Amino acid sequence: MRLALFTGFVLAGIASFGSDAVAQQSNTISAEVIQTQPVEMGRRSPVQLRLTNKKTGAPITLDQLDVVHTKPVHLLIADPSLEDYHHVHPTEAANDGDYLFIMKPNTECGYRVWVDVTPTGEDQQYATADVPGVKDCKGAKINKTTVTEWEGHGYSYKIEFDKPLQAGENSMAKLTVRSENGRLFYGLEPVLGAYAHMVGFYDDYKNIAHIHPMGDEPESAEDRGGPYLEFHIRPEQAGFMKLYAQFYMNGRDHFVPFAVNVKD
Ligand SMILES: [Cu+2]
Repeated sequence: MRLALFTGFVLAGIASFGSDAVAQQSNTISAEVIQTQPVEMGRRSPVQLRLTNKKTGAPITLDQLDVVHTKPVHLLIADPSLEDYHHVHPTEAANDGDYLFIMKPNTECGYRVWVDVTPTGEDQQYATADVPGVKDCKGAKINKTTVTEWEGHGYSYKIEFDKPLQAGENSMAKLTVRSENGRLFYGLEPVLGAYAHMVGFYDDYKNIAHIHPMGDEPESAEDRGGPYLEFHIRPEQAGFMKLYAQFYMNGRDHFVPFAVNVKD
């Protein structure tokens, strides 16, 4: 039954082509980290973020932002080597336009935050800000080995493309999830209004692509997805891309670090 659903949602996906494809538009929002205290490896470190209108400097409050995938503000966070990815959601601080979040870094490095927001009436956009660490680490070497299969925490994952990723071209990615014994896994739990999320970080440490699965989304917390998931990807530029997939099962997030190359 799940397999039948899967073929159904490939078609549904093509109909909605482009809605989740990310164009690097001109941003209207600026982000700034307003603290000097570095985040600390292995510790839950608080970070304060300020969002302002780029032109007027006015604070950006939650009522100016659309809720997308259950949240008005998504923070996609990576260190310069792209090995440590975090996906968190901030809360509003007392001061208008100020936000707070907690991150627990796995490195001593500074981090970059891509603030993923959709101002009402505008396109989705990403504002960036840097979080200070004990070390800066900018320019750190990025391991550019391709990774299309990965195993961890009792699950294995595979990503396949209908054709090689190419800048400016549409591709479909298919993910397969298996459990410990190699059996196809049907138990993906909803996370942020989907069964999986993917985000691609380019090796320029600037541009990212945030990609969502095509097809049926969970309607209740009891719904389950997998073992196959389809994504629409239209990379805006060529180069190496670290492609993190995020799943939720057994009460915790699972992050899978795929890595691919996008052709010119
Ligand atoms: Cu998010």
